[in-house]
Amino acid sequence: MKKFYITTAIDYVNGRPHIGHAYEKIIADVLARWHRIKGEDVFFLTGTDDNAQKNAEAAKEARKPIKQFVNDNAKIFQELCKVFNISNDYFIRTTEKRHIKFSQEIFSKSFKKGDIYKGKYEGYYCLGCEAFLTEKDLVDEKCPEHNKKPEWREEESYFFKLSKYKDKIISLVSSKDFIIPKDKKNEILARLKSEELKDLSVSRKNTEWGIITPIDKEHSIYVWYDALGNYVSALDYPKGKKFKKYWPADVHVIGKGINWFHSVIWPAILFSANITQPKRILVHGYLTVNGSKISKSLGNSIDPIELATKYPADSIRYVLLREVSLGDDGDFSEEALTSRHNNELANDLGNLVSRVLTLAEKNFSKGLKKSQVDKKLFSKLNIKKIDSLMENFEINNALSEVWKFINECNKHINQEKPWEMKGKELEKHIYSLLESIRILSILLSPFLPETSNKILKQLNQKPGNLKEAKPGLVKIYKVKKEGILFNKIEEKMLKPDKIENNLDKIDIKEFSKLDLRVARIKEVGDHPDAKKLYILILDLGKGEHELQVVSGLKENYKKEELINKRVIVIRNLKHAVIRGIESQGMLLAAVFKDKVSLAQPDKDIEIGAKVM
Ligand code: ME8
Repeated sequence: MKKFYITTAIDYVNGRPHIGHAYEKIIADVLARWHRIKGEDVFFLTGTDDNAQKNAEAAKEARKPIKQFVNDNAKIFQELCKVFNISNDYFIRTTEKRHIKFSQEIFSKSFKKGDIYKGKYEGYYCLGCEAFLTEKDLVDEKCPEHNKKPEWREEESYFFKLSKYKDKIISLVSSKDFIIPKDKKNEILARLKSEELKDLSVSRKNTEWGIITPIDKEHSIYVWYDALGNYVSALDYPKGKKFKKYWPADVHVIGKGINWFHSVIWPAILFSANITQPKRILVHGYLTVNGSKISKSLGNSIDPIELATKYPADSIRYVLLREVSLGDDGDFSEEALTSRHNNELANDLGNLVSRVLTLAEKNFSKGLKKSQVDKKLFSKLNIKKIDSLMENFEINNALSEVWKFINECNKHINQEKPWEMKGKELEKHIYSLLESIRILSILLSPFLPETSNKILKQLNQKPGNLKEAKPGLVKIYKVKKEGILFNKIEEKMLKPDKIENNLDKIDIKEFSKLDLRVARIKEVGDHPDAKKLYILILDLGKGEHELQVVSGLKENYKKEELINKRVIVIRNLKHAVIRGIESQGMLLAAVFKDKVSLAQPDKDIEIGAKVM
């Protein structure tokens, strides 16, 4: 039997999962389920990256013992899998004994071989990436992935001879389909060819968390060196049955930010340990939420577990898989989810199943025996094409091909009007339509597992495999309709702020009456009669009168913090007298509870510039 070993990245447990984590697991799950219905022997692995320093830092911030914090969060990632019906065969945690043993063994192996040596490291370390960065990696002195300044570190460290394997890595990466999609392959190749491949620091000194190196008790193994090994340790390398059966991995599913680790560092570790290379690195893009970047480190994320209390897990799976083309970045929004749920799931699929079951129940309450198959109906069903799209990881296109058939079935019902038929003709049409929704339940089972089961239950059929996705197999249908597959999502369920936004809108004409200007705070004085107020003198640029503004900033800003700050002022506000002092404008600021933060333009804009 053909085997298929698929993995996801293992997630840091420094916080709760975000929608990007759910997305990656859903992609891998769909592929695992697809290969299962093809009759392959699938092993699907996911898990958590427990030993990272950033987990330990987060535990400290949360004032919890590290072990407890990591255990608690790992449980939430396991719950994420349950909530989204992720069919992983195992959930690995890198704090498992066998994994620790494995990490130490391959570290030893590479050390004995001379691939690991002691040295000293100096460089910028980004805790978000858990990696040293070079100056070239930084944008405005910050890590572009985490938008934070990395810290400078100097420490004694063990190094892994990454440079030794450069040629082998280039040849592996150049081989066809090792990295998919192509642009992600080209990025890695370009970097390999243009940069010097420096040896990798693979130990950290005196850390309280992590796996101790087998050669020096003062050092723990660098988290990436340990984490990547999960793909092999979970199979009980070297003697385990699973290792013999499933390795090499058929697909490592990962996000674009960690491609280098999987396509360069992981192969080098494997070359050094004499372990066969994985067959494929499948790189997906990043999700944004309502257009903005998400990540735990940036503190901007959607909690997928919470989301699944509001919407069916299948609908979330569907929108993520259908909306985004694998490899590209994509956006998640509740609006897109609602629209696809209502139109494609409730209308196209839900109505089809409901109409067919109603017709079958009404006309054949005692059962419907196998009848002639309507060839015209199935002429638009192209399973070979769907399979080849899935083999090419074009999940969204495969789904749209399945939908072509759903739409064809709906069109067929409208055109043929089976409710006007009788006798053999009616039998033929209803039998064919029941077969079509049975086939759909097979084709959809990887994408919408709960929905597929609901359809099967009403059809009174067992789950099928891809070979059974052809018409004319069922001998007798005794169906029982049970409720509807998808309740429509009402606008009400959308976030209240979205609805409020619709209520009180102003038009652009009204807005443009405001004369907003960039101003420089020239002087700051105390208000003689009010403890919380400052009197500010604002410079509005050459040829403009200065403005005097009374402002309640005293509790939030010291005088010296305000002097020379560029701010935005409303210049054409009616003048007011506040506690005896004239105020000629107002400053724009963000306000949250007691916190006030002045809106500030970039430093290079001219004073007096209009704000539009
Ligand atoms: O990188 N959209 O863990 P992690 C889609 N522990 N995917 C995203 C994403 C987004 N906005 N943000 C992150 C790690 N990901 C390491 C992996 S593997 C041996 C060690 C993806 O919790 C990310 O690219 O930061 C990665 O594939 C996965 O989520 C886990 O990210």
